[in-house]
Parts: sequence; C-alpha cells; structure tokens
Amino acid sequence: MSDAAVHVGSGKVRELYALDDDRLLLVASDRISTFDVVLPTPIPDKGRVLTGLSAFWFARTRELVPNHLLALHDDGRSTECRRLEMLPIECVVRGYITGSGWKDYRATGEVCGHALPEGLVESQQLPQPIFTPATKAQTGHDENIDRETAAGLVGAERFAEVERIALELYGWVSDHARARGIILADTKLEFGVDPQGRLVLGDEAFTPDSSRFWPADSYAPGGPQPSFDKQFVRDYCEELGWDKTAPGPELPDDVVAGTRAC
Ligand code: Q0Z
Repeated sequence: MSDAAVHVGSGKVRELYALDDDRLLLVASDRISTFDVVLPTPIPDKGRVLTGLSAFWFARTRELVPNHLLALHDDGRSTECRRLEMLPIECVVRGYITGSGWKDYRATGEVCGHALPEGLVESQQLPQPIFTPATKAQTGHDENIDRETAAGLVGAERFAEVERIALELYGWVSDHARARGIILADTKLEFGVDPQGRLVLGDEAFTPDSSRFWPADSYAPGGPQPSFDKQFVRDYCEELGWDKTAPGPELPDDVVAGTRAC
C-alpha cells in the first residue's frame, strides 16, 4: 500500500491530490491572485485562513446540506475530502448586482434569464437573491447560462435541488455575515454527487476567493465596492500602472502586512 498522494489538479492558488479512490487532499497555498494573475509574492498564512474559513462554513451549514470535508490536517492548510462526481456547473447566488452579473445586466437587462428591475446601479441589492449558474471553463472565464441550459447539463431534478439548496445556503450565510457588519454580495458554490446519488457541497465554501464580502459600513451602491481581502493588493497594482498581464509584480512588505491584517 502506498501513501503517496498523486497530484490531480492545480487551481490558481490551490492544489488537489488523490489519496485513494475515495479521498482527495485539497491544499490551499499562500499564493494570491489579482486581476486573474497569480503574483510572485506569497501572503503568509493565507492558505490556512482560506482553509479555516471553508471548514467553519462546512461545519455551520452541514444541517442544510452534507459536504465533502472529512478532516482538517495539522498544517491548517490541507483538508481531506470525499471524492465526488462533481456537477459540471458553477452554482452562483447573487444578492447584489456586481461583477459579470452587472456586465450582463447592463448589456441585456437580464442575468442568466432573470429579468431584473430597470435602473439598477452597480452593486445595488437585488429585490431577492437569484441563482445564476455558469459553465466551468477549463481555461478563461466561466460563462453565465440560463436555467434551461444548466438543467440540460445536470438534469431538471438535480437543477431544482441545487437551486433550492444554493439559495438556502446564501440566505443563511448572508444573514450570519450581515448581523456582523459584513455583506455577502455573491458566492460561487460547487456541488457533487456521492456514490449513493446524494447531493454534497464540495470544493471551498464562502471564502473570499469564491465570494464577494463587503464591509457594510462603507457600502455605497453606484460603483464598485472595495474588496475585503484584496484591496491593498489591487490599489498597489493600480498605483504601479501594471498592465495586468503575467508576470505580476512583487509586493512590498507593507502591502503584504496590510493584506495579512485583513
Ligand atoms: C475540485 C480544484 C483545487 C484544482 C475537482 N470533493 C471533490 N471530489 C471530486 N472533485 C473535486 C472535489 Cl473538491 C474537485 N476541483 C477544483 C480544486 C485545485 C481544482 F484545489 N476539481
């Protein structure tokens, strides 16, 4: 029997290894990406913070939906997960109109087939949260799709289930955050199916890499909102006049320290 973990995938800031047929090891690095480029300077402890946030939310939401988390390793950055058959859609819930949702709304008045009120401004709260699925792009950006397209990819019954659960999760977590002065603008969830055919929440959940968190006390609709975790890095990169193509710039100590303090 071998204990060697086999590398099976790389994300921008995370690595995925197979432990055996049933278990994966998800490792969050200290890398940081901005404007879609991974920067050469790590943020010490960022991987542990990301892993801890996911573990916190998996524990808090397990009554709503089972999740893939089996164990948190002592290094704080690695988690053992149940290996699932992942659904081929990103399950995005938006309570506020921003990012690609804002782009689509400005172009068409709709997001993923949801007709929205006229006259919304950037970052405005929506009348109610909407489920806005997207394709999983192998390279480049995920593409927003309407409910019919998403239901075609996962089946109508599974679509209805993930829509209901994703909206429930967003409602629960956004209420929790809002009571603590934080707006959860939107979130991207990934679900899989276990060998018994049950829906399971996988990947990472409610981290700043999968969600937009905004400080409620400075919320000002009508433009983009500052990012909770990456604003120091973004501001520094804008100051530099970097063209936002790889390779990204090294970060000075004060920008690393400012980001760590978030
Ligand atoms: C997650 C990803 C990462 C690269 C596959 N429980 C699971 N079962 C099966 N597959 C996955 C999971 Cl989480 C799975 N990804 C995304 C994560 C590096 C890709 F850390 N891909």
